[in-house]
Amino acid sequence: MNTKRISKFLSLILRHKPEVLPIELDPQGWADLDEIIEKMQRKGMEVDQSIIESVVANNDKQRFRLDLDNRRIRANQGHSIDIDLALEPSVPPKQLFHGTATRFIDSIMEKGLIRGSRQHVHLSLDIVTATKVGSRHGKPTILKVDAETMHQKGFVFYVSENRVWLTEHVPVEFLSKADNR
Ligand code: HQG
Repeated sequence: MNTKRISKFLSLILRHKPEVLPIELDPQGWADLDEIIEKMQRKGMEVDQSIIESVVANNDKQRFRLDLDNRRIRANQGHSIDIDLALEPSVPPKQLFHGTATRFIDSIMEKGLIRGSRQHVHLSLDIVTATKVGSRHGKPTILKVDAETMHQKGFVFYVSENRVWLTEHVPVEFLSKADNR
């Protein structure tokens, strides 16, 4: 099983559908790694502790995290199931970016950025990253988020272990178009 497929399967069970394995997540999203490995093997997937450790360590977006003794694993962000990552509110940089598909812009300029099925709206630190995120959905458009003003007005921001900025909702007044580069 190649590492991309393992990563996609881990995203599925740790962020969206633990019931497909099935595996139990604790309230902070942690799952027992031995149990995951055993159940994946039973489904015929070729994984073991060292393969999972290398998927976690080498993952392009650092999507997963192992706990200190490598017994448990969780996704750093991106959940659609109700997980409390227990992140502390953080002061955001002046600006953040959100890459989206151009066809969503009219709706976004009406309702602001909404979290949809995920637990948070996901924001990127830079335009290059936001462009990659937006391109997943089609022709990308990059929006600039006035995070500084939002923060001053009491909106709460979090930053995940893998440096994705998270917030509940971005109203239209804090959005403007950024140059796509
Ligand atoms: C859009 C990936 C219409 C939003 C990435 C996005 C990220 C609206 C789509 C993470 C809207 C939801 C999340 C509105 C927002 N009207 N469309 N009012 N408000 N949208 O995949 O941010 O590879 O749930 O712009 O790197 O694209 O999975 O969110 O286009 O960090 O690790 O609704 O997923 O990480 O799409 O991506 P998504 P996202 P991974």
